[in-house]
Amino acid sequence: MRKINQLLSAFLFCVSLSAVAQQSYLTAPGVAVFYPQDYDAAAHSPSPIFEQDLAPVGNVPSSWKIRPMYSVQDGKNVVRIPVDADADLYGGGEVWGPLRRNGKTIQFFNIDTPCYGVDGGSHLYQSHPWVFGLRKDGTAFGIIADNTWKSEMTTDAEVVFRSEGPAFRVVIIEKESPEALMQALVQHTGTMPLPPLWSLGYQQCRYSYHPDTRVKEIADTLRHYQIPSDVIWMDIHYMDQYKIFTWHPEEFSKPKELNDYLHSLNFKSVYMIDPGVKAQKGYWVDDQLMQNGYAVLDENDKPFVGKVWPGDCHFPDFTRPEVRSWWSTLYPPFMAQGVDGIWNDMNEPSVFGGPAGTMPMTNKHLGGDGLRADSHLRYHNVYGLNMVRASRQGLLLANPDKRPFILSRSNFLGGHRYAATWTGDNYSNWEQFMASIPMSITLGLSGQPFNGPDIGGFCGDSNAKLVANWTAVGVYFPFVRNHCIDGGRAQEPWAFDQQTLDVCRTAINRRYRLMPYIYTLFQEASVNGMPVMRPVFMADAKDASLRAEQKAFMLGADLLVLPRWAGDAQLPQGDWDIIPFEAADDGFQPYVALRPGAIVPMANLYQNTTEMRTDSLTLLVNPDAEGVAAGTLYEDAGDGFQFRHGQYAQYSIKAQTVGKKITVSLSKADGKLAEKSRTLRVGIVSDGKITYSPWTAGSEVTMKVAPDKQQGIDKNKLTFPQVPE
Ligand code: NBV
Repeated sequence: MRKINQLLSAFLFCVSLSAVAQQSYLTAPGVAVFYPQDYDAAAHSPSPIFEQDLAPVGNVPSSWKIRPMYSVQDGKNVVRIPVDADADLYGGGEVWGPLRRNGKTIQFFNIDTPCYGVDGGSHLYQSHPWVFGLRKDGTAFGIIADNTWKSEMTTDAEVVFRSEGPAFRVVIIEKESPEALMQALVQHTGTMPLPPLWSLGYQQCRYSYHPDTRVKEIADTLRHYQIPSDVIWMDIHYMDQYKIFTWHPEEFSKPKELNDYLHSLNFKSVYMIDPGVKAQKGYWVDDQLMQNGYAVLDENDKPFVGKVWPGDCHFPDFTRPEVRSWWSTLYPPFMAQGVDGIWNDMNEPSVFGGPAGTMPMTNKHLGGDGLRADSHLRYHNVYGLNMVRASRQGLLLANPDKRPFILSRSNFLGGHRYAATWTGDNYSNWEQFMASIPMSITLGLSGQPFNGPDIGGFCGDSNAKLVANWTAVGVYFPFVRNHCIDGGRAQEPWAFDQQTLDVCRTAINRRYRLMPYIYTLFQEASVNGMPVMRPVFMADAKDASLRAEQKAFMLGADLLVLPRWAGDAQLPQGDWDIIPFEAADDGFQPYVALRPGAIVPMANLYQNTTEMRTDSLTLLVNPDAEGVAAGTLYEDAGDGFQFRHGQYAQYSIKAQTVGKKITVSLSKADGKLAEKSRTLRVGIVSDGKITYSPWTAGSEVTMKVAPDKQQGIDKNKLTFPQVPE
């Protein structure tokens, strides 16, 4: 009885303090904004999440279902949002754990978490205060907490946000499908800018390749083994005493020559730049930072000093527009050495020995451009976002005619406008390999389409079986980079045995052959926010059995990837057909199935995207029950911004069956680029077989088509020889 009384009084206490939102409006059809009673705009705006501030276009109808309730509990601002009890919940950005997030609590407090070991993985390097909800009938809703302050989120029948900052507004989106929800999200947060084509290729990294001769050796070895690849990465050892924007005097004494060498082999180079600036008089970056007073301040208004790789460091205050502009000026001379892309690491920011591994929450940021001076507690989670915002400005300053490529470890909801991401320091084991699938899908569902894990795993020593399996599956992720820790066992494709090398090469070959389709997906993501890597439930939002599937996944809408250790995966109904790729089955390559009614364009094999040609295309076709199929192909220069002025070509690919013949045609639907003259080959994928037409010049192929049993994937006919360890 006493217990019941206690519960009752706790309940009444909550109710008495709860208040429905005071002000609300629609900012777009199906998108409502709710404000708390005591909303202090200066504590939250301008919001880093939205591309433009939200403006009212109408009233929230009285029938609107999901509404936030505001309260204060234990000194924290709490928002409770009751949602349909049987809805499946996703999102939250970079999260460790299952794809379906019902019943989960995560912290929004970006941290450096080696091997995801800190606080049981309940927070990682990024924060995305965003919930993606899917009802049983396939309708979808989204929730954005417009709040950067340190906070936490529970996703359950009641979505609850608890914040250490002032009360904040909440945006609720109601849409008819998951696709419409994603599109509504990016209508407000902006889309990922189209990345350069080379950044979609295979990338080789380790902490660190040094000296420069070792970098050249890696490039030579990739070409020697004919492993298609585009990028070699330089981790912190290229610097002089870990001072950013410098070169190690012995090990990287001729950076231009090194980069020229890489370029001569059609490689691009990406170099790491951390936010910590070595506190050292006479080091020009620190001198400028100090002389201008651009550093984050401690509670006594002195430049904050914290330890990172170079020892004592100062940290630029990226909330300030003038600091971002200054930071951007550091890039042109650096990039002029032939640097192609930038890797911003440690930007949570990570501070060795600092409270919670970062800087004190009492540190001060000065803001500007309408952003109020405020504590690190408010700006901590957007330190990384503001850093990559400044870095992007820098890359554009250096090369106004090139698409910037920046990879960032830390970020925040909306930060996909500035940088791609990887999931930080994972571990070289099967648990983390398997977990990388829901992690990457979740990032995509949270508005960050360009992401992926360290293939092979970062911490610990990897092994042949893991690298082979991880590469075989990893090539279907948006970002594909093999990377490992300093002192860890080498894990390049050739570092183990012939079988591992062959498996990796076959997998990477397949990615390169599928690149016309993959690039088209990135273009789609850059326009309408659809993730490149998608959950299987997107194949059929009404099929409840697919809602927790996290071993199989989709690459775009048309390809389903089924790893060779995922025999228990739930697959969509319908006549999905497995593509019999040309190489013999090695037992590692996942099954890749083509959606009924889809056409996927594939290039002939080549060794890097500079050499990619699409004048000979194979069109993989899986006709639906009516013998019809469709697909698209997007092409442009692969870099630069001329596509914004119409210099691209979007093709519509169509297949139609009349009697026993199918006709497949490729025709330009949009863009100013001239139609290419091509040679086409059609591959009809049906009942586990592929029937090719002869190579045919022109834009249309007609061939005989055999009857299709329309029976979908029969798992009994498949083999799953790989056993997770
Ligand atoms: O710069 C070194 C590493 C880097 O290789 C890794 O990818 C980052 O996540 N960095 C972290 C610093 C420390 C790692 C122990």
